Amino acid sequence: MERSLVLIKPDAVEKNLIGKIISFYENEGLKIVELRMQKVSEGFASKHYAEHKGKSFYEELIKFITRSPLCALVVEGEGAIQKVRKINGATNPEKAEEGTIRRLYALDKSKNCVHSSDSTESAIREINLWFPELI
Ligand code: FUP
Repeated sequence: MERSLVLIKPDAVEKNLIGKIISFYENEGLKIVELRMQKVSEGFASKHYAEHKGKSFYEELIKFITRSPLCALVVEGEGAIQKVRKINGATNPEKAEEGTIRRLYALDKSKNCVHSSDSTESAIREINLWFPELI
């Protein structure tokens, strides 16, 4: 069964949105198979966001993702990667579809409540990074 790595980011945790956000995935028939709260270090964050190193928003992104605890999840189900992407909505909440998590709750394209893997390869890489005990 397909798996995706989801992060409920610091902005959403600070606003007490963990339960609401998890409900979106469960309501679409996806299973939460791993879940952990973690305040990430800069070093760890730089591994997760390695592909964005050097971009204009990188420093701000690392500062944001490390500012307070986040909730890391592994979500499982048929087509989980694309299903979760659709539930989350576009990176920029102004462009996200009605009813998506980002449209409803995100402030802007950097403080956008959730992360999810964007391909099979990134799901494997990210699940191995966040939940190495599963290997
Ligand atoms: P997504 O896959 O939708 O999470 O988005 P990207 O992989 O394109 O971007 C990863 C993260 O970088 C986003 F969640 C937030 C941050 N970002 C910015 O802060 N500014 C930008 O212009 C683009 C992305």
